[in-house]
This record gives sequence, structure tokens and C-alpha cells, in this order.
Amino acid sequence: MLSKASADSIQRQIEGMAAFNATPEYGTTRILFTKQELENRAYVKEEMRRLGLTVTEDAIGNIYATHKGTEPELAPVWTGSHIDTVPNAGNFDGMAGVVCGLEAMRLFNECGVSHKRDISVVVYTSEEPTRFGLSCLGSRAMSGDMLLEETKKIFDQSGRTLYDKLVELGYPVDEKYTDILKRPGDVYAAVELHIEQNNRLEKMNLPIGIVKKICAPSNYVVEVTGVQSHAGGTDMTDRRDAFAAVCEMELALEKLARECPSEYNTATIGHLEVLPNAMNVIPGKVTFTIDIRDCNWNTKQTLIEAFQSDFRRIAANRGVSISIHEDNNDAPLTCNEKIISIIEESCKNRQLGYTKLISGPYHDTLFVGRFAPAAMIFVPSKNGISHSPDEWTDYGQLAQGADVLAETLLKLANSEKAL
Ligand code: HGY
Ligand code: MN
Ligand code: MN
Repeated sequence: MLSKASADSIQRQIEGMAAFNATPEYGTTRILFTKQELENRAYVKEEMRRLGLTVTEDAIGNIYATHKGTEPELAPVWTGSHIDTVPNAGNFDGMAGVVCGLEAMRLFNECGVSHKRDISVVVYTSEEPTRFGLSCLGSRAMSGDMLLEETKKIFDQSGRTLYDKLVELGYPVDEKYTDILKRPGDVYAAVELHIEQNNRLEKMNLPIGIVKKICAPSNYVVEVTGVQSHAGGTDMTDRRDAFAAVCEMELALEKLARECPSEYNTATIGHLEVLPNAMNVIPGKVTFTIDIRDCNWNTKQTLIEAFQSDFRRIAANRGVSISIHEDNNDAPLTCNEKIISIIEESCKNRQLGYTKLISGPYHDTLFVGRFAPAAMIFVPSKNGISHSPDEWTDYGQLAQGADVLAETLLKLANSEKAL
């Protein structure tokens, strides 16, 4: 039997990572391949080596820290998450999964347990879309959803491509990019621990969530162009106001999302640029983003078709032009039932209450699940808040999650059953 995870050890690691922060004045900001993120990578790899793990990194910067099994020829078991953040974030989104994965390895060492399969803690490169506008870069590359050529077509705000940045940092992109790809059978099972980023567990006063489905994102950039003109000199009946058109589009999108029959879906316009953005000028152009989530592919496609049709109708009625660019339209994931049962059993063994739920946020597991049986363990988020400096999970709650994770990983690493 494993000993219990240490809340103190987890706190030390979470706070250790929080030190690598570009905005200590407000929340935590750690963006892919910036000084802070690179320093955090070095810190994590040092902690992994301190645990006696074998540390490797692939051509897009995914980090693999492996606790060796007795039968390394068997396909490994994975856990892990991400260490990059959105701007002015908290300290738990992603980091909780990496730290609890390392805590599980520490428990294996402390208890001297052996296991057949290798167990790896993976730090996935850039789960957040913050720098290059596309999410889950590392796990997309693993699943074949982002080929080498595509790394030359995504740009950061300074106009640098991901490819250029990888080359500048010395990653063997041209020589080794194809080695990143994983195929079915390469990984036996993958279990990611993550904060819930919603308030259901807190409301139900439950310490564990077991994820049954993961919603997938579909992201768009929309440009609406009207006629820039004088705010005082242009009659209300004679305007082609780009911003007024966008407001009508937002209400149409919100209505579609609220009426969508899916088990769980969302639609958000989160970023807008209004031109010329001046008090006494009618906006001539608005560029905005759309972030759609759904746990069901078909209802998501229906909503996408409907919003595009509504937007074009609104644009025509208002005499403005519109362009809609799709960045990504990803498929949702149904988690592996056998792994879910193992997680359930571990909760029961430890008298930990749990519920099965759908994840509105996407995670790297969404892409890992394309080549490996996968599932996720959630721990509560205080007030359901995330992507905010107010994001919080008690270290005792993380330790309970780590206990369930460690037991689940061990069972999987000693199993030879088909999942
Ligand atoms: O936006 C998301 O779902 C994730 O937190 N990046
Ligand atoms: Mn996030
Ligand atoms: Mn996350």
C-alpha cells in the first residue's frame, strides 16, 4: 500500500514554480519559451532528476520524466500536464497535474514499489494558446494534428513563427520532429490530474471529479468591415457601423449556444479590436475571436454552421462585409471507461467522494486520447475560478488527488489487460 501524498511537498513544488513569473504584481504569467517559462522548464527538469527520473525532451519541447519499470519493453503509462499559463493566471492550472505526477513518483520511491511498465510524467509544450494562438502545441504534434510545416505557419505577436523559435532555442526540429509522433499502442494509458476550473465539486462538497468527456475547442477570427465616419455628422439611419453589427452577432451566437441541445457547450467572444477605437468616430472595422466548446461533435458542427449563416445575414442587413477564418475545429474526447473504473475503485478504497463530469475546458488529454486510452482526475477549484490570480485549490485537496493518481498509475503500470 502506498503512503499518503504530502500536502507540504506539493505546496513546495507549486510555490517553487510560481516563482517563475513575468507579472508578480498581478497573478502569474508564464508564456511559452519566454525567460520565465524556460527557467521553469529547467527547474522542473532538476526536480525530476532529483527524484531519480530519466529526463528527455523532444523536438517541440515536450519533457518526459520516466520512473523505470521492470519490463520496459511494455508500452508505458503517462501522466502530467502543462506549466505555461494564460496572462495574469493562477498557480494551479496545469502545474497541479505536473506536481501531483511528481508527487506520485516520490511516493513510489518512498515506498520502494516496483511496477512493470515505465511511468512517465510529461510536461506538454504550450497547452495555452497565449503565444501562438493555437492550443496544445506539444500534444497536437504527438497526435499528428500539427505537422512540421504547420509550425512555420503560426506566428506570435512579434511575427515570429513557432518553427523559428524552436530553431533559435536549439531544438532539433528538422532532424527529429517526426520522432514526436505517437501511434496507437505506443502509450498503454494516460491519466492527467487537473483543477476542475468550475464549481461543481465545491458545490457538491466532493474531493474528486472523474472526467467522462472532454469538450474540444473550435476557434475563429472574424473581421467585420463597415464605414468609418463622424459620430456626430452621420445620421443614425445612414450608418454602416461595424461594432453595432458585431453586437448583434454576439447576441445571435449567445442565443445559439444557449439553445444548443448538447450535454455541455459554450461560445465566447473574448478578444475584440475596434478601429479606429475613438470616442467620436463610428467604428469602421472590428476584428474579434470566437471560442466554441462542445463535448459532442455533431451539435458543435450544427452550431458552427448556424452562427456563420446568422453572421452573414446580419452583415448583409447592415451593409457591412464579413470574413470568418477558422483556426481549429477539434474533435471532443470520450474518456476510457476501464481507466475510469480504476480511478473509481481508488476513490472507494480511500473513502473519497467523487462524481463523473464533463470538462468544459480542453486539456492535452484531448489530443493524447487520440493515440492512447486516456482519462482525467479533477480536484476542486475554489469558487470555480480559474485563469485568474484568484485560482485556488487547497494543498490537502491536491494531496487527495495525488493519492488517487498514484494508485491509478500503479494499477495501470502492472496491468496487461486491453483497455
Ligand atoms: O481554454 C482552455 O480550455 C484551457 O484552459 N486552455
Ligand atoms: Mn488553462
Ligand atoms: Mn490547463
